[in-house]
Amino acid sequence: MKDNIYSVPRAQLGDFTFDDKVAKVFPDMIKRSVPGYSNIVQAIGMLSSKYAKPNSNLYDLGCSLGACAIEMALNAPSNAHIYGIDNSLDMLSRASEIIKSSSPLQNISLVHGDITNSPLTNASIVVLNFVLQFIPLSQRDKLIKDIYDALLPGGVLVLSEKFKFADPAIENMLYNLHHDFKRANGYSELEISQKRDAIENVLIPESIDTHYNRLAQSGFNHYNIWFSCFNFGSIIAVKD
Ligand code: GEK
Repeated sequence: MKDNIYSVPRAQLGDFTFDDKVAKVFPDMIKRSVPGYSNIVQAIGMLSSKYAKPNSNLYDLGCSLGACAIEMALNAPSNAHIYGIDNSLDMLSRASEIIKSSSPLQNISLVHGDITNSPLTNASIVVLNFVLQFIPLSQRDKLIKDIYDALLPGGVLVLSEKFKFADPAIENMLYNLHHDFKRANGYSELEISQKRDAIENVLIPESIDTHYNRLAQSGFNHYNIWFSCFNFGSIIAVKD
């Protein structure tokens, strides 16, 4: 279904939430809004075929409709277990319908919970695909540390985010290019500006250096950007 949530003027915008209206149009919304989303999801499948360990757990934290969980399930050893965790029941009920319609995916469990206090163990892959940006700043350090502690040696974290940039000229250029990307994907000026206003208190981007510092402080010795497009990108971090 096509995302036209912000296509008519709204007197009261309110903060953006992951409700039933968003769940219904989510695949269209995220592909037309996040540059590189489909490439990143596909690459998570490729990473899973290489780095998912037998009898380990794979986590899709903030799984929405389970796109990454499904890619992981299709590519991981059949005795690995995939957990998709999200705090939106609307997202999870749609994810459950999608996963039920894909018969070879019995090794996915969907969990309704807050990823900042969900137990994680025995993990070979953890995915935070455009999710840390929605977590309160004060809770981000602990979440990354919990992920580090849960990963097995050689385990991989995929951290995809919207970034901000210290250089105002670059920040401005990439921000505007992102809006050009949305226009090219059919969003109107009204849709772009209403979505921006609704999401600005909810999605708090950080710089790539802030992410690198947090990863280092959590214990990771190896991390780097592996994909980027405009002000969006993905970092991979590997535990020794
Ligand atoms: C994808 N990863 O398709 N606990 C659990 N879930 C949360 C929390 C929280 N504290 N905060 C936000 N979420 C997906 C896309 S969307 C990104 C992720 C976007 C969930 C929220 O309910 C939503 O489903 C998801 O994180 C963010 O690869 O819409 O830009």
